Amino acid sequence: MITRAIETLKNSTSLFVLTGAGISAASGIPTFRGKDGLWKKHRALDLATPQAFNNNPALVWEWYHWRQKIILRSKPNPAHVALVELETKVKEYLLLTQNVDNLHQRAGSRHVLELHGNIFRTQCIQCGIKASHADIETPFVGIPKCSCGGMLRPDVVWFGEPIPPSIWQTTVDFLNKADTVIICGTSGVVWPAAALPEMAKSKGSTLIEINIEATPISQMVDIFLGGKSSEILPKIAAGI
Ligand code: BJW
Ligand code: ZN
Repeated sequence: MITRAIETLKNSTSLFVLTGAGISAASGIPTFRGKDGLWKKHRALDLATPQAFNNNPALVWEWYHWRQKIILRSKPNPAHVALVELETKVKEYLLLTQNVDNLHQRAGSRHVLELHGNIFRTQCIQCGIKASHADIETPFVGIPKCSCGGMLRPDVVWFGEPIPPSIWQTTVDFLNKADTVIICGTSGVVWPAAALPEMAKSKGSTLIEINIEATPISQMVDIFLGGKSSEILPKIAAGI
């Protein structure tokens, strides 16, 4: 199967990659679902919705601050690095990540779009201004405030919130021409990301999925590679 994936990628001129939390698992960042996933300990509705933030912004911030600290202490793993290499080997490339952890950018990927925002950016709920915060490794001191006095929120996309339209449009435009799609480390249950494999399939792309277990996407892919992305992606990158 891996040989087939390598052959497909050798002939690809337009590669779209969709990543999810599983690609960062080898960096020590917890995934959402599954046995040790974040949603085992916390209810998504209490932490990852605009209503949760309205009801208890301090709780939501504490959770994000805890995750920021884990991410800051982590580093890109061989899967992130392999994608950097893949990008140099195809003519056209777009990486869409559902992750908010910055690890693709830290690894050196160039064409990266963030579907669900970035955990190191904030947005003011009053004036809307966005800002990056790369150095949050301080004890949690409470809800951060904007210079306008408004509360800052993490600049991430919560359940019930729309995806930034320009990111979605660029994604759809690229998918229309992608000959190959890699779907890596996502459970494929969160929309609208979950719709992308089907969209690509209907346009005739070859779909390659990398995951430690089968997902709802697996039934429609052309090549399923079962295993850790930190082991499989480097083999692929070395082979093409
Ligand atoms: C490995 C591995 C290794 C492990 N190697 N693999 C009913 C039906 C359909 C849709 C809806 C519905 N009700 C509501 C909706 C819409 C909703 C949705 O999809 N809900 C479903 C859960 C039911 N979606 C939304 O609300 C989205 N917005 C939207 O639809 O806008 C349109 C709209 C808005 C308003 C009105 C009307 C329309 C927004 C979704 C935002 C998701 N946000 C989060 C939090 C982001 C910020 C943060 O990080 O805190 O995004 S939730 C969480 O899930 C996070 C992730 O990006 C996202 C996806 O998770 P992911 O990446 O797939 O991770 P896991 O943990 O699920 O899976 C990991 C995978 O890796 C597993 O498969 C493992 O096997 C694998 N793995 N180790 C390879 N080493
Ligand atoms: Zn403000």
